[in-house]
Amino acid sequence: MKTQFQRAAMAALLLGVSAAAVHAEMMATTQPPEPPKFDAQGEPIYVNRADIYEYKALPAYSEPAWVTEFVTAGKLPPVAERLPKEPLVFKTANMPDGNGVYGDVMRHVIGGRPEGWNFWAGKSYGWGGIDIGLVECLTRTGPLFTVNAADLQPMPNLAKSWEWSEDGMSLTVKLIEGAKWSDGDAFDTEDIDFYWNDVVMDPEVTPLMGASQETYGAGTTLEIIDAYTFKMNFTTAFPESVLYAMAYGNFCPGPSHMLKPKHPKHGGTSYEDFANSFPSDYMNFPTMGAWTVVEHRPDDIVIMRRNPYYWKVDEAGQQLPYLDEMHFRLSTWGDRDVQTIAGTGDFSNLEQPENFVESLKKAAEDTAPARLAFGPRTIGYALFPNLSGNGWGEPDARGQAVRELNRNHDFRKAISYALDRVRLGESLVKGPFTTPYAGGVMQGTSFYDAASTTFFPFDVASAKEALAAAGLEDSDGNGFVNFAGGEDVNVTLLANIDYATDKNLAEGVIAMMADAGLKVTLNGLSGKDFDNARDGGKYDWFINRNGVEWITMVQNTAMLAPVGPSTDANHRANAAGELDLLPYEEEMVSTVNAFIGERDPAKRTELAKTYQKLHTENLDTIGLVAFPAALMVNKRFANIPAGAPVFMYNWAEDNIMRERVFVPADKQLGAEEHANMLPGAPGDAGPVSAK
Ligand code: BQZ
Repeated sequence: MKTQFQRAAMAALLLGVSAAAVHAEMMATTQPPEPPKFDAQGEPIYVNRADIYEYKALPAYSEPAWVTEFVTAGKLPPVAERLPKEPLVFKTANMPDGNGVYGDVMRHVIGGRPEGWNFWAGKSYGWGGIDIGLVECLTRTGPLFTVNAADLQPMPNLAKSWEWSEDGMSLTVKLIEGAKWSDGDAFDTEDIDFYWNDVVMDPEVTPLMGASQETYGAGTTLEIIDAYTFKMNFTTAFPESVLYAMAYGNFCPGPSHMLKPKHPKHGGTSYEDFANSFPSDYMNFPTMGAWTVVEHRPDDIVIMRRNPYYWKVDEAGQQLPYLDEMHFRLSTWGDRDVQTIAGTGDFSNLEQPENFVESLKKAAEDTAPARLAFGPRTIGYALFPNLSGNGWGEPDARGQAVRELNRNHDFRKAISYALDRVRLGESLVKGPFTTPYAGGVMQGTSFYDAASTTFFPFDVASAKEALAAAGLEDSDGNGFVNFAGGEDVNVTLLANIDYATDKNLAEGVIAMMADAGLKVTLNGLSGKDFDNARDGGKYDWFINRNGVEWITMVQNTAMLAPVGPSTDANHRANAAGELDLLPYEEEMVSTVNAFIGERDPAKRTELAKTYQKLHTENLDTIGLVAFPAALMVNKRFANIPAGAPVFMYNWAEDNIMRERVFVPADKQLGAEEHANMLPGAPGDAGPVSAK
């Protein structure tokens, strides 16, 4: 027996066809307006990747004097034995302030909270640069903002080099040799093997950023060659974007010596226990990152101490990092801006326009503790309609009926026509910052093409026409459209209320939909609850910042379309693994797969245009606004690269290369909480001293 909603949904679909024959013309589509000119402050100094760092043995190495006391006490091997045969060497000429000195702390303030340390089973560290400082990946993209276009491809990192086979069907990867985890255990292909077979390829395990086989190309396999060499085999030739999929968020191996025994396939009790095996009160969890967590005071602070086995040095042979300690004050994202401007915090991505004007005023004062520099307009917000019609997220009858509407092109047009994006932007901040965003590839980025971008501009009459074309009428005269013969359509809008911007945009969208006659109610969730609801399909619509794929297209490329069961943000497979793609989605999938496998730049550009046309004409997502963000860093820090963007190939926490940032001796705060201490053994209560 069909429920009232199902009957209504079916009627809506049937009516949608006939109603289209009777309504007036909707406003013609245009291209998004030219963004108001906004010059990023500070231009990067463009170099080649090899100018930033290389791998080589140096005649001698050194460490902070207080670390040598651990060696003297027999608690650590000599520094030369803790380093790889050929460490990663940062080049002095590329350091704005040259080789640094040891000591001091960088005091981050963040809005997230660490859930646990099993990043590979989806546990969030709380974002805000915690994970970026602990988890390192095969390749690195953050510093690419400063790399010449002619040399633009991912930088080596834990993967020291790679070589394509003649036919491009396989890639042989060489790991750095002799690097060690922060507890001294060897980093080698045992870690690669576990990550690939027991994380990426295990359908019961979802790493935090969702890496799956499709991330590396459907059908891709991986074989171990020796302790430091492995090979990936592909189904298409030269899928060069896989090198980007080996960077942060995707191919970032975990310590298999810790994780494997907890995995159900290797003696662990269950997948749930595996995910929860290293809770956030577990200290000294081994890292490849420059620091290791030694203390976590819930809702207060996470403290890290330098990793004594870190595998990077400067050209003088000084083992990195220079900064001995990292703080992550567990507060709110808005407080991050406030504390950095006030000088009680050291770093912020000023990404909430509500704080722009006050921050600019404060930063302009001579005594301002932090430097503030706006980068390009790379923050984009969009509205994502849940496009699954076959049960992803287990919707109730109401939710299913809304999903059926989401799958109706006229309904998605109505959403866009109802949006006054100029007013939305001005509700966040007045001035040349915000600009209407059509969705898809962002304006001002290398693959953006205006002629391929279809924009359904603000026009309430057209929004009402489009709702009628979707078979929706206000049959009870209460100002909101109804399902045919049924109740008001009521859409829930999921938003991350950890950010004032997300909440303000959601409230603006709800008000504008009401003006067009569509009832929408806010479902505001915090941090990880938002992420889980979004990634679990538990929503009708959500709004969120865009990912890096909308800026570069060469990163997270698989997330541009539902090329796999869980690659697309707003259309994933149901519990049976089935994807009910709409015809335009099928075309987007083949376009994205062709883009992934295409080496010819001209052909890639054409594929990007095809993608942008499909995405924006069909309103796969409905863009809201785009705006720039500003990097704010306390002035005592040296080696901050010029023009470092808040978000481009990665977040600024990666872009500024914190492992080579330092504080000159005469400017150090003396604010370390565990001075002269190192991480203890995995599971120890906290840091340890040499004595
Ligand atoms: C930057 C970033 C570093 C995640 C997170 C957070 C999560 C999302 C996103 C940003 C925070 C900061 O962003 O807002 O400025 O420091 O951490 O990782 O929004 O909720 O899931 O994608 O990166």
